[in-house]
Amino acid sequence: MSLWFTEKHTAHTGLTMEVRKSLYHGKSDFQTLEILDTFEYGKVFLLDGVVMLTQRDEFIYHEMLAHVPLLTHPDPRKVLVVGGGDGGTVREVLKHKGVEEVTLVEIDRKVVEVCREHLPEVSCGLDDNRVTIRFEDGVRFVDEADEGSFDVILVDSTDPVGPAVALFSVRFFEACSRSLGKNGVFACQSESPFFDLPFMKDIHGHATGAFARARFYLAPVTTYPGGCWSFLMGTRNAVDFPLCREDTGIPTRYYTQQVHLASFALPRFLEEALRG
Ligand code: AG3
Repeated sequence: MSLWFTEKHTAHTGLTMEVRKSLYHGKSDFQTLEILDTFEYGKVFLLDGVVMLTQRDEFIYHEMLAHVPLLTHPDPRKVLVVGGGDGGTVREVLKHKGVEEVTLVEIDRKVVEVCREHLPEVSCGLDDNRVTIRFEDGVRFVDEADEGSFDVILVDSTDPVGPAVALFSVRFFEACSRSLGKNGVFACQSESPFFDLPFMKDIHGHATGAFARARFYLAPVTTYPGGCWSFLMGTRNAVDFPLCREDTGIPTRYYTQQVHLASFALPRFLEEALRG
């Protein structure tokens, strides 16, 4: 008997993979957590049945969410990661030798516990002594943060349903902008250009209102809806990016300087939607 997992991307389409074994299934106060072992993608981490990461392609998403903003900022030392309790984004941030402090604000303690146990190669950075983990609401944390307290803020959230909606609001973007220092850079994951274009238009408007500059960049994430994924970057000051500081000391598998610069090139349908 074969067992298949499907994440429905719309009522009529989805992503499906054959499962070797279910390794974990549990509930927290916030969501259902699952770890599956699959034939093609290795271990897959799901929240409420939605793919958060797979062992095979998580490097692309995490490298692009971390290195593009960190190499846009001239000298990032203090980094805030909102969400991302699996640790993948933190692992990439820690590759930057100049980073002194990483604060991870994750609402669900169970995400960290389960990923520590089942995905050590993703969560490994969480034990680094530069990292402080706080289990609380990211919106409240940023609201209460001192002005100018971070160089880079990265939002590694779930899809904009339920509580995650607040992480894409003008109010939250404004609070992030205020918490950023001079030269501060913000980036969040921002869904699928193919399936979530209206959402992307909305949040582009929010970011344009809150940051001096805001632009999307793209990367392929084979297990997310549509396969092509977007990220939204905003800056505290009016700097024109793509900007890419050279740093050869960072080991990556997807990110390169050329990939960084090219990721800001948007397909015509997306450019037109944002203009229109
Ligand atoms: N961040 C989740 C991105 C959204 C994926 N959406 C989907 N599969 N429908 C993931 C956390 C990885 N650190």
